[in-house]
Amino acid sequence: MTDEGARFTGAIVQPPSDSYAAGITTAGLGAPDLALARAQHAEYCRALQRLDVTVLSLPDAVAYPDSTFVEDTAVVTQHGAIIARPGAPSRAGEVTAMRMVLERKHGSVAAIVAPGTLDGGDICQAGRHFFIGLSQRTNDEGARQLSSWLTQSGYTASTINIRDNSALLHLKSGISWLGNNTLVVTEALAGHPALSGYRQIITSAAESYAANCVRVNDAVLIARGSPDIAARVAVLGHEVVVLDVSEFAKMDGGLSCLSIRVP
Ligand code: CIR
Repeated sequence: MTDEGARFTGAIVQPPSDSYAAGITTAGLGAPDLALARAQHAEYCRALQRLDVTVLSLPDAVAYPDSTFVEDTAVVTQHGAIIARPGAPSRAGEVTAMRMVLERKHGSVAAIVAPGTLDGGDICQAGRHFFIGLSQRTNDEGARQLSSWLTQSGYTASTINIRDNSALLHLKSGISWLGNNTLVVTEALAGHPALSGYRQIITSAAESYAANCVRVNDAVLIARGSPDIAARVAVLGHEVVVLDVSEFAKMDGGLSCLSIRVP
């Protein structure tokens, strides 16, 4: 098992725009405070920079309230990039800005095409293997296209169906890979047969939001308010970086959604 998918030199982000509060949400946590969201986003960027990651910030996009959740617009691996096709119609146009950035870096990039839909938040890289969530956003055809693209680069891929799990918007709302054969998972996903070969750090119900954490180089970013998960990750020898993303939780987002990490 390699640490591929855990080491990054760059990250692409996009700050919340003036329209941020008009994005899609089911959280029921109230309206986000835009100034605080911007401050939390800036702190997130600073944390990545402290971990030797060069942060490229796209201009904010008022036409796309959910565009700060850039992770959903593409999948980037050591072998290239593929543009996603977000399953929420209001988010479809977000890919244009991401395509321009990725084409500058990679030349031509692949893309998920109709009738496929796929959100990057459903894609969890675990070394040379990718778990692809089948969700309300990612359909079977989107998963099939991504799987075929990954296979051409020598990766393996398998699907995990989360459509019956109303607590999970995306697969990575409930699972994160820490490297060294280790996953953080929610209780609901812990028993999934696809995950049986992995060491699992299982979140309690109170800390299920922390299942969306992000390994970045020698550190793991963890959402504030999950001391048990933070302690269990620290025991593995990782630096733990606790970040407050309360204003992103209000819009159904989390730590991973806020960036596309680039190897
Ligand atoms: C949405 O519903 O699309 C946004 N409000 C939240 C997207 C979160 N993205 C992610 O988990 N990768």
